[in-house]
Amino acid sequence: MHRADDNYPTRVEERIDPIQRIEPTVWGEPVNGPLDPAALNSFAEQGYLVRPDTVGGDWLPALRRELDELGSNVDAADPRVIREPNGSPRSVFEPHLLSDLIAQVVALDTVLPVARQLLGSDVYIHQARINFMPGFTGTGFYWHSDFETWHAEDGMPAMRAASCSIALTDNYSYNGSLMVMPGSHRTFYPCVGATPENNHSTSLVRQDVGVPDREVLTAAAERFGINQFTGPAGTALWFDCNLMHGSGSNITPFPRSNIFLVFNSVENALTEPFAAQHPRPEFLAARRVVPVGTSVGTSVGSDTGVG
Ligand code: 6CS
Ligand code: FE
Repeated sequence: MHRADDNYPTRVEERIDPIQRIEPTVWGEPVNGPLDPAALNSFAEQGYLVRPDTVGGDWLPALRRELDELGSNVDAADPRVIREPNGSPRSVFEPHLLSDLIAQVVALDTVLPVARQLLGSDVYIHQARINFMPGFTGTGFYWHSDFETWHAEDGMPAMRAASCSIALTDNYSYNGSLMVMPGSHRTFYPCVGATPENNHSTSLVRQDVGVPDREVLTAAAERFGINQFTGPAGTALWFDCNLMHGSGSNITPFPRSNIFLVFNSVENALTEPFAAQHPRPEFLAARRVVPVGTSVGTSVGSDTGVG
């Protein structure tokens, strides 16, 4: 049974047809922020946007040190640290609450105003994480739409969220960088299979439910094609919550790490999950709507936090 207010049924018993997106992709106007009409149009059409120099080169050494520290110093029992089967850290959630420096990144002039402009409102952090993909052993993520999970398991009602993935290492075509299906964000692909109890204890390393089947992915890839994100450290990839994306493993010696920030509109607060028994923990899906405060400029060490 699916909720009457559910525009995007998923985790269904049998495959159903793809659903056309209802919401716009871009909610703000050119006057609302730093993105010009061409950039806004491109995001609306493609579902993603690449923004070089989102963090300046002067930030990168300090941010990389911060990541190393978070990866090695966060308490082994802290549920916010997700590990690979071999024990190495894969993701640390809520880094903006663990690190002042990362909190400052959220509020940068190159970050927060973009989120507000894309979503046409004040925004809050739905989920934040740092991802480590070490050389040789880093593993990827299978194809998925983030919105599918956030809707099913977190009760996000509408497609009014966007992710900002800031590269802290150079992203090449060959070190596990993100692949996207441009334009796929306008179609919702319902997924087959109920959400298992406590799904998030495994899905953050390997996602098994909430992924389209191979036939559906083949048709989507034929229709939209696949683009691969590449760019130097400091580049941000902004992408819509419903864009189909995934990544391969990293068998190169070159690590790939990033700061991953999900902004949601304050007008799109979470409800009860649409297709799961229980909501996920706060560190994966914030239920407290705390609008991100004012901008702190672009220099390292400015002391204004996120409010
Ligand atoms: O669970 C999440 O919120 C995110 N992680 C995965 C592996 N899939 C959905 C979403 O991107
Ligand atoms: Fe994702």
